[in-house]
Amino acid sequence: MENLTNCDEGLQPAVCRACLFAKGAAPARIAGGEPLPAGRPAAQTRALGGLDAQEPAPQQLTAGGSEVWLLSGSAPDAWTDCQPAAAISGAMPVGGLLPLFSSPGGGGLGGGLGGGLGGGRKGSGPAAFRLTEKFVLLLVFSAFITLCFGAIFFLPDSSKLLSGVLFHSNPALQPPAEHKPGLGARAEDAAEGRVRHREEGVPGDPGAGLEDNLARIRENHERALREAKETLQKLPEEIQRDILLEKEKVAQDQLRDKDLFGGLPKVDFLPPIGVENREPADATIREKRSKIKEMMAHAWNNYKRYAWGLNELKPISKEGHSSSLFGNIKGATIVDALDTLFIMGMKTEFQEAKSWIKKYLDFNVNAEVSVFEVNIRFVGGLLSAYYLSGEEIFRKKAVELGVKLLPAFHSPSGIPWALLNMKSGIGRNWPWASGGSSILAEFGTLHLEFMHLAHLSGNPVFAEKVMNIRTVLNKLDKPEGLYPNYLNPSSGQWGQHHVSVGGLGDSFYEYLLKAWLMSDKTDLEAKKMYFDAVQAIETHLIRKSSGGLTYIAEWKGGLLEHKMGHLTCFAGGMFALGADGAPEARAQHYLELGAEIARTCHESYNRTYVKLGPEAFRFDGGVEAIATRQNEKYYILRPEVIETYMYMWRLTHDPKYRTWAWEAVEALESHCRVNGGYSGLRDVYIAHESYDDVQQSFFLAETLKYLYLIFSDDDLLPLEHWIFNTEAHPFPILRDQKKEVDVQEK
Ligand code: DMJ
Repeated sequence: MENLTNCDEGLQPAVCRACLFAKGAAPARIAGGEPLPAGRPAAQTRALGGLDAQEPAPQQLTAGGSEVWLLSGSAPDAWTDCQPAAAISGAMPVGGLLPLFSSPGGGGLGGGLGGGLGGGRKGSGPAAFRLTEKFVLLLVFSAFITLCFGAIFFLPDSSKLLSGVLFHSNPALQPPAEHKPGLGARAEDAAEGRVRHREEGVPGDPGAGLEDNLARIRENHERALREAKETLQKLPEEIQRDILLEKEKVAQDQLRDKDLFGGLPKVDFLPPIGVENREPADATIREKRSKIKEMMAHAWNNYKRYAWGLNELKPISKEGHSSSLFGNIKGATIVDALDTLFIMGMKTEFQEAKSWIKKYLDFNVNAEVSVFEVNIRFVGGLLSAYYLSGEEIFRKKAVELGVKLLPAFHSPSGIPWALLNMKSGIGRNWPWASGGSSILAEFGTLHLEFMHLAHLSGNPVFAEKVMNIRTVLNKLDKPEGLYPNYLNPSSGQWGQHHVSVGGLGDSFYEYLLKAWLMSDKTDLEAKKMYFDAVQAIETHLIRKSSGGLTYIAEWKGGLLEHKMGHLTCFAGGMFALGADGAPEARAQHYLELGAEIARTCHESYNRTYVKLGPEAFRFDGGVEAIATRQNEKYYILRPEVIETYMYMWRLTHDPKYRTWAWEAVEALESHCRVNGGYSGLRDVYIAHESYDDVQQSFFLAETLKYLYLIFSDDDLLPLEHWIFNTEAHPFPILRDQKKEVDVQEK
């Protein structure tokens, strides 16, 4: 037994099992669980890896060794360590495989054969058989051996046995790690691992694992070949898109699986510039500004009282209002209002909002949302709140939501879908949009937010997504240099040739200009796209009425519709803001163009009964700046006209803009303020109330914020440092680190 000592002590269980197997221990299994003959000398029983094995005393067996040795040859060194001398010298313990023949107790068939062939048999000797008997026995024995080999090689299950014998101790061929729940694995994973293991084979059955491994390797190779072939057939743009998708998937997986808070890279939070909020020196202005703060408090407190946690307030019904734009994400007013509360110094309210966001803001909803609306209000609101306050919760939530929006880009062209199911990640477009197209103003109004998401998450996938939109746009021919409102995300081609600087087109142009400004004027491609687009707009869309009002018409396949939307009124501020980047000779022109649009929009307000403007106004049929259709006469607390006043005030300091802004404040107080907050109006041309009973979240985010800024000093959120997204959420200019330090020091 001393030769087995190494086997007992020094070898790995697997190797040891091979030793036992080769030396005759395994028969317990091979013989179908038959107990081994009792009373054998020097035999011992032990349990190993669930396999009870008997070790016979070493014997000098000489027959059939080579084949069997081959079978057990996976660990020759180990075997050598525990071989009896006779076995090492070339003898193979055939009896190891066939206990019947190796029973040392004598009397049996094995004893006879072993003795006969090897000459060392105890008990009845070879002489006990006659020649014919020996011959018959030899025949039977050969038939038996043939049968065994046949079984090993050809029966389906025996291949496991074979591989078990052949490869058992090769660690490289052990089942892959993913099937073995390791330390720290989650309980569910461990359970899953066990289940899978059970399905795939007997635990500890290495043959099954090996087969699986080989099958997997084969499968992987075949897949790799298939993919390589497919890739070779693809266009470069398709390959590019696939790479983006793959990167995004990886990013998503990483971000989803990690604790996002801990998972986000460290970002040095730079104290925001221009949030000191000094009181204006002029007492009248101070008073006006505090009136606007009071309006904000009225809107907020009523929302809090009647609709807390819901998206918006119904100020007449005094209950919550839910728009399908947000699916069942909640708290639109809270997130949209955050930065306005902050800059107005409404600290308690800001803290209330923050606590709600921490506890309840949840994006894991099974509902379809508008990607554009969720981006500009929720992502935008959270980003601004982070940049103003430095509170990590806002960064975390913004990135979390950004990740949830990424599947919207899963379209053949990479142009995002308008609507996205937040749970399934399935996108689609508005059913009314020209032939399944995406909308220019929607997919073109992601850039600022996504650039900041890339910055704050350290993940370039966000930037790549929006830069790809630009790549697609730049490859397309533009009719007369204009951008149609519709683009099909599947074909990557324009839909109907309708062009608008108002609804469906508006903030696409705004974001080109602001992308350039927000990049610290380094994004020259955006600048060029903006100025080229504005030039085409001036040539084809901008007109002057006979009464001298400049307006921006809509273009439908070459024909002009002489209508301007309330939404289009933001363009006055945009033209003025862009003057800075125009060639010197044109700068004044753009400032004047901004002023003209501001005047026209002011006229649209002034020509109503309530002194707030309609949704759209026309310059045909003998009217100017007046809505002629009933369904265009409403006002829903929109900000665009006041937004343009704000830019014009900041850029020109012409007092008329403060005057016009104050007119709007008075009109809001007279016609939209109700006990329960502020309501939109169904008709701005009539004297009696026509409330629509909705306090839009953008009233707090934009309308009141722009009003407040008009009556603040310019050093509150200075335009050299902040870019307002299209929902009036301020984002800092993204400067390189060194420049940022210089700016901060100044
Ligand atoms: C806001 O949500 C944004 O300003 C958007 O760009 C257009 N519409 C509303 C306000 O009118």
